[in-house]
Amino acid sequence: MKTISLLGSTGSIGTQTLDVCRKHNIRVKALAANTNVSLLASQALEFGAEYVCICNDKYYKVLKEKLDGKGIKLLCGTEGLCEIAALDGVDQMVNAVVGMVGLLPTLTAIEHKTDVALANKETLVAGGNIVMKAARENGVKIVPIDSEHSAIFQCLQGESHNRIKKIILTASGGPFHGRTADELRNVTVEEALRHPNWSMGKKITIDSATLVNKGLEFIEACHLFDVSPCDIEILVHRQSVVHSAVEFEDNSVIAQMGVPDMKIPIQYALLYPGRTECDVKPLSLSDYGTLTFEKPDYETFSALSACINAMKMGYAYPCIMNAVNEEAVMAFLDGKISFMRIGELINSALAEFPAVRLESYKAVIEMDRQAREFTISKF
Ligand code: MN3
Repeated sequence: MKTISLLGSTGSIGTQTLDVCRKHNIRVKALAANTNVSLLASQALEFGAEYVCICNDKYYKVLKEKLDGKGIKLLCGTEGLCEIAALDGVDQMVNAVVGMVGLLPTLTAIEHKTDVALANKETLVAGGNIVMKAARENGVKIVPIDSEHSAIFQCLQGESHNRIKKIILTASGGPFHGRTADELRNVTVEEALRHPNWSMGKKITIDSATLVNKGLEFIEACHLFDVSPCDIEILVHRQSVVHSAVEFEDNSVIAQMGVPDMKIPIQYALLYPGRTECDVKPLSLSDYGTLTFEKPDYETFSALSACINAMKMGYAYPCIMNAVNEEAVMAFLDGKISFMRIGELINSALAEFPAVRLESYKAVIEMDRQAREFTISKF
């Protein structure tokens, strides 16, 4: 029986991960969440978790009241996440937390030679170089959960001796596909939160509207599959059926398809390399009839261009971009800045910060802090 630990258990990826565990009898040794203490406590009891961590220590008391006397070790904060990441007897840690807080637990799990199923974007966007180096040195497998990276990963099975010529990274285009920059100037938070194909948390939904989400995925793909930014083409594919594709030297293109449901990539990451039945609708291509593909509008969605530029510039620029975006998205959700300002802020940070190499976790965190400070000073 497989044993996992799960960070971010109450979010959209976390709850669907537990659905997969329920269906396929996967043992859950440890659970962690940020604030949803009621759901976390009930998950802990249902799955018989031995360790439970609440990230936000404000809720530790409530957690204690709910789980006291149940023989569960209770933890809190980033230290708690890292204690879970360092546990023995765990085959795979699922990292589905949102934000930079996910980086250190990933590194900790890798150092303890525990495989990682990765949904936390910041791990690779901000810490890609140090994380991939540590994974290579420790012989740790990182299996992606995000649908696009899972698709690419699936297309590459049995292809390790063949060079990737190009990765085709598909994008839904978000709720503002086809709009001009002028039309986007006054969009509201509510409009930006309406995503056509996927239901997700707020941060990632705004990132999908600005197409920054695709920019983050672009950076992650460079690290995960060891390709240069020039070898990835982004295509807007409104139906979200082709989850991404790989072109090889012979110009053969292999794509992975399925209905847009995160259950498939989550289950693939947990049961890899096995495939067995999954609680999703089968794909009926004739129901769709037509699948469309087009180049993104890089001028209107300047935040996407900024992400790609950050990766091409190298050094700490992807980390800076990520921090600025996170602060800008929060400010947009709070009504402090306009939608188009998100891309402008990222671009101005890329122009102002000097080129610095990030070779340690500490350096990543320090650069992240500086970029956030820079962003807040511009509001
Ligand atoms: Mn995705």
